[in-house]
Amino acid sequence: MNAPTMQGLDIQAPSYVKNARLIAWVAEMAALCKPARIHWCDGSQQEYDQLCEQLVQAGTFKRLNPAKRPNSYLAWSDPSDVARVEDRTFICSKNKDDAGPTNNWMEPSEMRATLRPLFDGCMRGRTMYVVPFSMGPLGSPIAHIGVELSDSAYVAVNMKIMTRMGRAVYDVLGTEGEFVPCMHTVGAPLAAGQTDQTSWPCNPTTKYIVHYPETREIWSYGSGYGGNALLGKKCLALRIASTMGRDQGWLAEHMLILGVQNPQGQKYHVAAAFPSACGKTNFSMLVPPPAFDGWKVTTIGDDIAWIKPQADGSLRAINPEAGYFGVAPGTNLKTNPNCMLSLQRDVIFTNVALTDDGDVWWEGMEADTGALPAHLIDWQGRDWTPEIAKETGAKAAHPNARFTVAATHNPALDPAWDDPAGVKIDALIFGGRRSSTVPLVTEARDWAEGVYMAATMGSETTAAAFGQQGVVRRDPFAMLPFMGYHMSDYFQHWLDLGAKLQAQGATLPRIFTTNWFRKGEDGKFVWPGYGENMRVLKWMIDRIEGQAPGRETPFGIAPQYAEINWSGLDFTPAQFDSVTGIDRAAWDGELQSHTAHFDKLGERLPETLRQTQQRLQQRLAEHA
Ligand code: SAT
Ligand code: MN
Repeated sequence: MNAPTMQGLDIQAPSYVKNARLIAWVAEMAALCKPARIHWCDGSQQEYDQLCEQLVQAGTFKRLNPAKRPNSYLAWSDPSDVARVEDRTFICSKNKDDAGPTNNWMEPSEMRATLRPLFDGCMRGRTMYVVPFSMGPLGSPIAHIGVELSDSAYVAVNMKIMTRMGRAVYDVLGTEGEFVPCMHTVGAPLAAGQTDQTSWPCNPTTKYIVHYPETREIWSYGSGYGGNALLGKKCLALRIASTMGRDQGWLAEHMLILGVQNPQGQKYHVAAAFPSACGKTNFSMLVPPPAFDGWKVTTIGDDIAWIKPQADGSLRAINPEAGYFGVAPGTNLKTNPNCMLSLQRDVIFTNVALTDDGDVWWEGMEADTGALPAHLIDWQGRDWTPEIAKETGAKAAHPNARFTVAATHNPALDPAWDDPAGVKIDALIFGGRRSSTVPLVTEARDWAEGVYMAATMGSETTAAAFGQQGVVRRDPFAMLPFMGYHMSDYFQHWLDLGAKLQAQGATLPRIFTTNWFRKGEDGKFVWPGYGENMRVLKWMIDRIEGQAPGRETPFGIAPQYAEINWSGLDFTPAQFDSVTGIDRAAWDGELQSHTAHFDKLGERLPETLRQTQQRLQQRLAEHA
């Protein structure tokens, strides 16, 4: 029998692919995109090595010095394609109201009509990779399967690290299984006979990151970078999954998950939401200071949590990912030793600098070596020296430079990280990046107050997204760029879930707010952060165990100075006051800006949040 072909293109699926809907969809998309060939990824090491070699040949990857960084590669993106593009990200629900005021929206059929001509022939001269992946342990009842069709080999190899990718997914999918179709193209078709003349193909002018929440589809055009292109991550595991969670009664959150065990062997699990590039990876791999002998912190996940209520009223969480796509700059043996140990081999680096001996470098690594390197090639391929940097301010690595590495390389990996049943969550943390106003840590007095704190979270913007950096924007639940539906409905979903579990008699996780980033009058961070955050984490555990009474503040329960273990850290009561103090005038302004934020979220805003705000205003007025 002849293999099925379409205008000379072999569209025959491998014999182990038995899902008729998948086979038909691949054929339909091949007819639209018109690739030169189709590669069905099997997820094997051999395939990974071959694709990496091909990327080396194409100039997209540089193979790093195997003596320094075995089996590792460096990619430099197009300078215009270095971060998520939020203004090009769309939630195309049928009704505009269902996307809400925080999302870009276009009517689905209008968007389809916009994208069709862009995708028509978009893979000309290129290979279409069929990338099957599972978000969550393979076959787990809480996992979901996606299939990404992409013309980027960079995407295929990154997906191999970031997800459970490969042949076994087809077995789980079987003949009838459901999957989320994820279309991706770099948007740079080749003319006849042309081979790539660029090592990082992308479309410099046209980008679309599109989600159809009702039909659970993703279409991404024009970018090869991170969250724009690795569609299992923010697109599926947050935007699409948040709508699945709303419909099915669970939560898809921009949260790390960690385990923390005390010297007596008692273990707790914490999920924590921080905006992109605010230290989730660092916190999830935290090494307790020497004074915390016998304490252990282990990583379940560093970026995304799927949290599902159980029959017994508990909340259990899994990390849907299988790797880390973390920010490199700032990472060193002091800020995150477990991360540095994770990055010794089998890593894909993107937009860091290249050393003269074929290794990688980024800002922050000088803390480990005590000196800046004399010469580097920066992320744009230009010479870099400390003198040039001083003169021009040029960064060797892009501030949003990333590493991609398998979770299994993390020495602090939790033994249950891969458990299909997930881990039971005891505490939730919401943290922003605020140089003033918001205290180091407070605990919400009840679920609604916790939801309020999360809903009004603000953060100064970072390099993880395009746009001006360092301005405060409200980033509810650290989900602003990742919400698949109306933000107000999402707040209601959280309130409803808490109320439902409480009605069942369940003990809900404690909710804490943190801010590691308050600055003193000298403009420097007051709180040392990183491993020292263990001191705050222990206070949270003490709260759970009923061992720290804390003190009432207008915004929840805060630690008393004496309740924090200060052993091995010189941190005075005056410094403590400067990171925990509540400035009446600043908070008047803060609460006013909450009102503006709520007004923007419109009529669907839960009444409970307005009531909570009034209570907080009253408490603040009574506060001496
Ligand atoms: O580019 S990603 O969205 O994957 C990383 C991030 O912004 O958190
Ligand atoms: Mn993230």
